[in-house]
Amino acid sequence: MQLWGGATTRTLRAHWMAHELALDYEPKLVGPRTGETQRAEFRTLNVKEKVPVLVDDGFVLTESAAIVTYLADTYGPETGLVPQPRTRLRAQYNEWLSYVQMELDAHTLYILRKHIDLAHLYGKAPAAVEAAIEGFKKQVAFAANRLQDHAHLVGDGFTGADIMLTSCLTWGRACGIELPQALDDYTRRMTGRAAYISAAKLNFSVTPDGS
Ligand SMILES: N[C@@H](CCC(=O)N[C@@H](CS)C(=O)NCC(=O)O)C(=O)O
Repeated sequence: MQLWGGATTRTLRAHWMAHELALDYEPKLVGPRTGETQRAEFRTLNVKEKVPVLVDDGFVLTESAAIVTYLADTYGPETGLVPQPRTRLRAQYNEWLSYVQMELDAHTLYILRKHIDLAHLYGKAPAAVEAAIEGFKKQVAFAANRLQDHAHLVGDGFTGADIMLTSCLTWGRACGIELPQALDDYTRRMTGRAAYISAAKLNFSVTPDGS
């Protein structure tokens, strides 16, 4: 099994789940702006030219949330790292995944990324940046509500949904956004997990542009 991609929050999600499951795999730590994702070998795996990408015995899967879920479904169905399919807990897990990807990642944090760090590629857009910061603060209250009186997002234990949320909370903090206390405490607990620490060490051993 190969897991392509390193250096970013989204690639960390996939490595983190692989480490939770103690999988034996080959990390291909290409960064997003190293030119590696434009190479022919990579484009045959993912024409979107984006990481992460999982290759499991010829089966190719893109999208961080899909990889996190597939790994746990396939290699840890009894671990509780994803709720069993066709259950209400699984429906709630899906709800959290969609929320994190859309409300915290695509609509808000990625806007900051594009128009601050990557402004040389996407242009400056101060009004969009301001709205994205406000949008993140508003949307993250949904997670803060849940974590006020629960240790995890879904049911009683740690799942892939916690991987997805934690990745956006650390990303938000790196953008200088202050989090409510419940989310700060939660982030501290999640990033203290052994699998997070080992996955982050691996993932961030490279930089996005290969420097
Ligand atoms: N929705 C995708 C987003 C993947 C994505 O945008 N990856 C970035 C790195 S975080 C990338 O590969 N960017 C390269 C590029 O845009 O050229 C996921 O969650 O996996």
